[in-house]
Amino acid sequence: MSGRKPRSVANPLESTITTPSERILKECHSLYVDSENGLVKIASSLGVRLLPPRKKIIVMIMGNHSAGKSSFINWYVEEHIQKTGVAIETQGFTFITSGRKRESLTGNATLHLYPHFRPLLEFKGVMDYLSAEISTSKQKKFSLVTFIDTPGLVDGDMIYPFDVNSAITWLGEQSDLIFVFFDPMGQALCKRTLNIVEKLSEKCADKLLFYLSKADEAGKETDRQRVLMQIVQELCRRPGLNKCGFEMPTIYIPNPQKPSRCVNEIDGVCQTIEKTINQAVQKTLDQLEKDCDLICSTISSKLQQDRADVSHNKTVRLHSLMYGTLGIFLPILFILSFIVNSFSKEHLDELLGEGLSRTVFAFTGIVMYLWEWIPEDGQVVFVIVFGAFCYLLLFLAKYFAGRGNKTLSKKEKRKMAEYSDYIHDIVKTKKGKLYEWYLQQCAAEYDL
Ligand SMILES: Nc1nc2c(ncn2[C@@H]2O[C@H](COP(=O)(O)OP(=O)(O)O)[C@@H](O)[C@H]2O)c(=O)[nH]1
Ligand SMILES: [Mg+2]
Repeated sequence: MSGRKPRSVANPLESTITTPSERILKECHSLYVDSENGLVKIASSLGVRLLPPRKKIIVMIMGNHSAGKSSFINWYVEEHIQKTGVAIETQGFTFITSGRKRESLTGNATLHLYPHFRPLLEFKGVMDYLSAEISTSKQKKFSLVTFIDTPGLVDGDMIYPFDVNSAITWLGEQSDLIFVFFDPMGQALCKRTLNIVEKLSEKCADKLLFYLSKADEAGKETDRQRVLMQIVQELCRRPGLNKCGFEMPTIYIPNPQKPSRCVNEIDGVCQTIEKTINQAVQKTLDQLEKDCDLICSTISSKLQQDRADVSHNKTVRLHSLMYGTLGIFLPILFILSFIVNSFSKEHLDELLGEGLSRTVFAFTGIVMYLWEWIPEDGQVVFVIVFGAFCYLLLFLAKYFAGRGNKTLSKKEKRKMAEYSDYIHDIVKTKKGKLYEWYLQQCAAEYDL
C-alpha cells in the first residue's frame, strides 16, 4: 500500500475546526477569497464587486458606562481581555475576536482585519480609538463571534473624541446582534443610550436585545422588579420604541464567592448567539448561491453583448468599405475619363485590346456625356461639389470604421466559459453539499 494521506488530513486547518457551522463558514469564505479561482477575483474581472462573507457573526454590546459590557465579554471568552471597573475604562471601540495568537491591534490593522468596516474612516477621530484584541480562547462559540465593545455612555459634560452616537449607530447597523445593557444602579436611564437605541430601532429593531445586567446588584426581587419597570417605562416613552412585548432578561456574571438567588438568564444570551450563528450560516449559503448566479448571468450577458457587437461590427465595416470604395472609385473614374478621352479609339484598342477598350469607352463615355451636359459656367462649381462629395464619402468611410465596438478576444471568451463551468461544476456542487450538511446538523440539533 502506498502511504497516501487521506484527503481530510491535507488541510491542516481542519483539525482545529470544531463545529460544522465553523467549517461551513470557513469553506464559503475560502470560495470567495481563493487566490486563483476566488469568486471575488472572478467577479472583479467581470466588473462586479463582491465582498467575501464574514467568517464570524458580530455582536455589538452597548450601554451606559459601567453596565458590565466588558465584564460580559471577558466572561464569554473566559479570559480577562477587556479592562473592567467603575472608571470609564472603554473609551473607544474594541473588536474582540479569536485567532491563533494573542495580539492587540491598533486602528489601521483593525480595519485591515475587518475590511467591511472601512467606512468607519469617515467618522472623524474614531480611528485613534479603534482597536482589536485577538484571543486564542475557543470557549463557548467564541471562535464564531466577534464582539464589539463600545464606549460607556454617559450624559452631560463628557466629551467624546468623536461623534459617538453616529459611530455606534453605524456599527450597530453592521452587526448581527446588538445587546443593550441596562444596569440597575448606574445611569440606567442615560438619555444618550436611549437616543441611540431609538435610532437603531428604526433600522434594526430585530437585532436589538435588551438586558438588565448586573442583576445580582439590584437588591431584592421587588427592587429588581421596580428597576425593570422603570427602564421599560422609560423605553416605552420613546415614540420609536413604543412597542409592546418588551423582553428584558436579567443577567449577571456568576460569582462563586457571592452566590445570588436572583434568576440568571445569561445562558439565554449564549443561546441567542448560537441561534444567530446558525442563521448566519444559512444566510452565507444563500448569498453564495446568489453571488454564483450573479456571476453566471453577468458572463452570459457579456457573451450575448459580444455576439451583438460582432454583428454590429460586421454591418459597420460593410458600410465603411462601401463608402470608401465609392470615395476612391468616383474621382478615379472622373479623372480617367478625361485621360481616356484624350486618346483616339484605335490607340486605345491597341493599348488595351478591343474588349476592354470598349468597356472603358462605355463608362468614360457616360461620364463625358454627363460632363458635357453641364453648362460651361457651372463646370467649376460641379468639380468643387463633386470633390466635396467624394470627401464626404471618405469621411463617412472613416467614421464607420471608428464606430466598431470592442469585442472579446478568444482568450477572454475561453476564460469566461471556464469561470462559468467552474461555478456550475465546483462552487454550486460544493454549496449543495454544505447546505446538506447544514441541514443534517440542524436535524441532529433539533432532534428532527
Ligand atoms: N455584581 C456584579 N458586578 C459586575 C457585573 N458585571 C460587571 N460588574 C462590575 O461592574 C463594574 C463595571 O464593569 P465593566 O465591565 O467595566 O462595565 P462597562 O463599563 O460596561 O464595560 C466592574 O467593577 C465589574 O466588576 C455583574 O454581573 N455583577
Ligand atoms: Mg468597558
